[in-house]
Amino acid sequence: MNLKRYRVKNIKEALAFIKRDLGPDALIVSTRQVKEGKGAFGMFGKTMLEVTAAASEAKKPSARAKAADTKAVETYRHDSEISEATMANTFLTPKNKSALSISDETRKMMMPIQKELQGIRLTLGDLSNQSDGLNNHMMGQLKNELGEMRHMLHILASRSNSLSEPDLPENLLLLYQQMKFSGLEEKFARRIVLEAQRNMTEDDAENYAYVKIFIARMLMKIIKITKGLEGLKPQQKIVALLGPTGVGKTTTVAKIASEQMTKYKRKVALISVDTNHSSAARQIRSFAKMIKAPISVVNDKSEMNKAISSYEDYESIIIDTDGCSQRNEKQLLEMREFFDERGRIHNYLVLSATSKDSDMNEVTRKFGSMPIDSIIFTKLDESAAYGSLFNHAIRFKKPLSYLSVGQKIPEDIEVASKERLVDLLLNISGT
Ligand SMILES: Nc1nc2c(ncn2[C@@H]2O[C@H](COP(=O)(O)OP(=O)(O)O)[C@@H](O)[C@H]2O)c(=O)[nH]1
Ligand SMILES: [Mg+2]
Repeated sequence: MNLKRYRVKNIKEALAFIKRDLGPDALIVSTRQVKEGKGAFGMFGKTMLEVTAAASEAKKPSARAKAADTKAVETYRHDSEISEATMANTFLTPKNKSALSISDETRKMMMPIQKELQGIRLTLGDLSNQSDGLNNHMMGQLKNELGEMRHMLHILASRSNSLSEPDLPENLLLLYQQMKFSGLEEKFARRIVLEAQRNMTEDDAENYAYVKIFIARMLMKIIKITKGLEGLKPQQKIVALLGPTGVGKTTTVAKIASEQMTKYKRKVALISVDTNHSSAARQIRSFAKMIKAPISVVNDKSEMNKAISSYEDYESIIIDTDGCSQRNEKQLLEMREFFDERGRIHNYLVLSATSKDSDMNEVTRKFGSMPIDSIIFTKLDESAAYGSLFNHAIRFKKPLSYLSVGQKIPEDIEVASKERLVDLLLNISGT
């Protein structure tokens, strides 16, 4: 990743330099106001904006950038050397044009592909009237090509979208960039800043702190949380942790169980659902021994029900499950048999923050065949893509219950809070 820092008068100026040096896909990582110039502690100096931007690949470096190549982050000071033409170029979106529309350039690039697609469709139509083996084979091939082309068109259209910035006052544009940099999907980031703009005056939009708090409040309204086990109403709290293998279910069960015992002084029992007769139960067994909690390893639903009944006196029952691939329908059906009823057992879906958004979406869709009460995100310590958490929460409207932030048992867990989640996305405490 290539990082550059600029001291400029305003964000428009910074954007022009960033685009010139790092290309149009570069993103703003941070901004802060700095005092420059004379006076004790710089008190009477000029206030400048310091903007740090990043690009995954450096644009062909300018002579100036080459000279400064030895440092990872170089501060550039600019007062007026940038040309009007470059400034104008920074804002690709004309004021009266929808920011989401596809650019003419992309449209031109897409035309030959669309023609090819039409040709393939016609050939497919002809072929479907004949039915020998060779034609079936060709049909298959053409269908694949059709799929690939559709994919290419999709990529082109989304690239064109990502090149166009919404036409916004600079503070909102800055926060839009920051949310995108943190992995919030472009369409969500766009919706949020446009909505914010509609609900604030032009004067308010000039005040960066005001705009940031405004957006933070909006995000807090969007995201839903439960207070973990403490948010559950029944006296006896029964939760099951579901999800793919390796996301951190067993580790999280151990952390929650410890917290229930030590912090809330509750009697805790553990259950391990082990349909694969795997050795996975060994891990949770040894943990149960350590904390002196009873554990039952069960293979079917009636065994699980018996175990739950036997733990009548326990205030918290935490159920660990063996990994279940979202692509294995048989395993999913088996899990469903255990956890398809709503109410008695609260199902927590465990997702790793290090997974790709598309994989997380697939997991949540597939596990959605069971009633999912809330989501636990693990491995936040290994990811900076906090936007994924929001993307997911917005898309599936599921509350978050816990955040796991490391491997250590019991300390590396937090009950999800709105403030913490928004801080992760906007880095409020760091500014
Ligand atoms: N870095 C990090 N590692 C974690 C976290 N939670 C779990 N792990 C690790 O992920 C691996 C798989 O965890 P495990 O609980 O066995 O996953 P399961 O298959 O879903 O039960 C282990 O090495 C854990 O130590 C976390 O929040 N951060
Ligand atoms: Mg496990």
